[in-house]
Amino acid sequence: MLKKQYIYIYALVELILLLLALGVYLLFRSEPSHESTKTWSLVTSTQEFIFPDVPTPVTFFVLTPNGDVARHFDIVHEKALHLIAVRQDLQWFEHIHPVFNTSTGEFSTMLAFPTDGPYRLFADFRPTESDPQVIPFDISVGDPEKYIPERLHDMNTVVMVDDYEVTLNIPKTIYPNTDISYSVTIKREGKEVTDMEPYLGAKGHSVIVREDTLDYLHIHPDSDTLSFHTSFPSYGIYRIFIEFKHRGIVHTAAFTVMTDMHDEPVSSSEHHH
Ligand SMILES: [Cu+2]
Repeated sequence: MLKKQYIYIYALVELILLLLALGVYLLFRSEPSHESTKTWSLVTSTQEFIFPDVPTPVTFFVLTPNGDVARHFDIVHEKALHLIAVRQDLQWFEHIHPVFNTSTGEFSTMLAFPTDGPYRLFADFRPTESDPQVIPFDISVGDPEKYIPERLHDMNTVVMVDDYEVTLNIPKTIYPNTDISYSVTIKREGKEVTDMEPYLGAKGHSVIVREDTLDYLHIHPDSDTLSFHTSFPSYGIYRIFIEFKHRGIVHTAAFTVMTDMHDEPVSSSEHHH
């Protein structure tokens, strides 16, 4: 009888020791990995269930590499932070500027996601005295079962946006890891539109997102024109979004391009324009 009780006590003590050891192990194991992730990050809060097509609050804080709430941002293209939202299939795009609360450090905006499905948002900003940052985060809208992704065309360089016919001028062959320029020609009722209005301090803005991985590419607009330059990092399909403002309204044209499987040949006699 007594022996049986001892066995129980031993088993209990052993279990407690084991749990303690596990606790100590987890505590020390997580410490170094926490120390090594010295990057800018973001904490977001959205409501638990987001209905499609209903304006929904999206709020977040940017955290410094030390984990403090970031409060100082350089103004880039007239704003402290640019928020780009896409549906996972890159058929929907939105560019917004959340309101920044300078005393709490909170960014907040309202967003209406058009359909059920997965969305990726990119916070694009430059903290004061630091390098430019892009922090992606995901938001799931509605019922994931109801999501029907639309396939992208392999190549799509002429699109109709509202009343505008927008043509993307880009080399026929796009080699990965090679600097390229691209621009757009915009026509309305058959006539080229040249009186574009400045939007966020430039003639146009462009964002590129890779299909599948949803990698976000940094684009540099050439001053005062509708042309841009970048370099595509790898073989794949990319969605190029270009925003322009005409007669007080901002329009977004979305194109699809595919990069070549191979890097640019070193000795090429062919030149692309
Ligand atoms: Cu912006």
